[in-house]
Amino acid sequence: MKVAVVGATGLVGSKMLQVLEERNFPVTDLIPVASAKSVGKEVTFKGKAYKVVDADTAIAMKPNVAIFSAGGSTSLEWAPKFADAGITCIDNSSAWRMDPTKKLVVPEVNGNALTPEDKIIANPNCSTIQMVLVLKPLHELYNIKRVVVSTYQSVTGTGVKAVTQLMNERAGVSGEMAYAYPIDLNVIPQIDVFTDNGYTKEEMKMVNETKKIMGDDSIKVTATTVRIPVMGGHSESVNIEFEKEYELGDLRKALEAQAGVIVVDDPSKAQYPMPKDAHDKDEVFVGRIRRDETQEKTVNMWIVADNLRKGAATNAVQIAEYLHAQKWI
Ligand code: 2RA
Repeated sequence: MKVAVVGATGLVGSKMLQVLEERNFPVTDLIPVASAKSVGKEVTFKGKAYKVVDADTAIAMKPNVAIFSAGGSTSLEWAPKFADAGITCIDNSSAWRMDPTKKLVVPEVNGNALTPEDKIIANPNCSTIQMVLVLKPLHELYNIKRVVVSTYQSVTGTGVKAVTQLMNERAGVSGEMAYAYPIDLNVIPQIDVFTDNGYTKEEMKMVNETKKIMGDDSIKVTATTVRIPVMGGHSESVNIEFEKEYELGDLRKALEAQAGVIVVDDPSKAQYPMPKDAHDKDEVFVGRIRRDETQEKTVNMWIVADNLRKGAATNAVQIAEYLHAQKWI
């Protein structure tokens, strides 16, 4: 299978290569694609060096699938050109996520919505992916009414520049800033730009993408998204109100049975998910599962995942795996 990775030299792009290799996706030819300034550079995949090419060259090489992680404007311009050439695109940007003609997919949640006709498939936002994987089995059992989520997001979600800012601040050296404020020893309650309703784009992604992936517009979500000086993954404090009453043991069992979810929850041993443990793992970790004692039919929990893996690269590669299993690519 010929696989193009558009944005192969970025933080998520490099993670895509790593995940494709680790999961043994049947790549016969890798086509790393990047902007003009990176063309000619080399990336290594399975011990072999591949030269970075531009997007036109990549289309002419006729890959079976192209995984995009080069930002919204690149996706808007190039994904349709790849798709017109018959190449299935899996896009990690926000460009197509809320387009009603495009599927927004977390394979364990709504992979069965995909068809061979889907030529541009959207990969959801990292903070949404890890939450919906946990919401899915609970919605099936208890019908979710409302979700209140606060996030604690890794600087890796912003990209290399933010990681460098954090490292520079730790080392006490000055350098380019990814954020308007210092991030070390700080917390920034703004991810992406503000929209007219006072919420940020990241917060509205959690609201709108959750409804689309779960296929249920009645689920109310309210979010506060926050950047913290952490690297390994995103964490979320989530309060979920159901239509139906639940039993805590059954709810736990449903989470334990959910593919892609690992329950880490033993207060007696101080065991709960943390980004340093989720780092470089493909699963979503959930713990601190407890009844909300202030409101009936409501539960609190803590959800952690590596935002560059299940939140981006792993989910995209899992979509490719699904398409390959169906023999659609
Ligand atoms: C972030 N959600 O963490 C973004 C990345 N897609 O900033």
